[in-house]
Amino acid sequence: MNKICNNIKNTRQFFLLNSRIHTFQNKDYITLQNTKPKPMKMPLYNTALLLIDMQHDFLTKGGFGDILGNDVTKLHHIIPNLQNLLNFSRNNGLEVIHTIESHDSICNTHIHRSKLIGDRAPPLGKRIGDITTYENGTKGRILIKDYYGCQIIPQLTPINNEYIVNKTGKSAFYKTNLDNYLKKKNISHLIIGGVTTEVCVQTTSRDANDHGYEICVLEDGCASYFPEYHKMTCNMIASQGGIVGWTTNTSNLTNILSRRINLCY
Ligand code: C5J
Repeated sequence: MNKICNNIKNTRQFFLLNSRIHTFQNKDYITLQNTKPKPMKMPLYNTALLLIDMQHDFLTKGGFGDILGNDVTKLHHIIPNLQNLLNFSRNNGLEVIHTIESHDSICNTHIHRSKLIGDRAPPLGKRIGDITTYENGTKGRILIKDYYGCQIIPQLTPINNEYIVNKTGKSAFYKTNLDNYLKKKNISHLIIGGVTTEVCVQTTSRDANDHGYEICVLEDGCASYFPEYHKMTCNMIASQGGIVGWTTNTSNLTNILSRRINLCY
């Protein structure tokens, strides 16, 4: 173990809270035991935490999700879980990536015009680009880039060098630079959290799998306005021997990762 820790060739440096430097070696694996459908091997050096659309428009009263008639509080239980995992990832040097659904101000980027103006469009006043007032009194335009609704909630605000993917589709890979970025960083495994489980989390997870990534979806780090959809999505991902990937809980990850890191003290 010491040999691994001392070998800094091909390693990413991990600065722990106590300022001691920890290094994971390229291809340094842990095996997560409490993942479904079976234990998952995870190369720490090549793993990123991907947080999907934790922005006001889906989580805050007055935002898109709320004005469409959904109860946004049904998503809030995942916030402390993701905060823990995010802090843990930051403290240990895991790559962190955030996505935001956002469209340009004339909504030219939106791929499904029918959702804006066609048969599937919500009533006027509730459409992408319409003006809304959020619970703290801030006015903004729904899902339009740089407005309040496209800001990540303060508990999970990106810091420093964390990569932010602005996406117009439900998949974080659709018309974005995410795949290139992950390849450049040698990331092969993704831990995925965010909202909503059956829409952007599921679409991104399936697309990640099709792009060749191994994925682990966080059962207590994703949520839906429809809890039954959340459960079914997690079940589907891990079904048939992990047809799309694995699922687990945030505490399983932080527990096993901290044990693994402590081995290298
Ligand atoms: C939705 C998302 N639900 N982030 N977006 O439209 O899941």
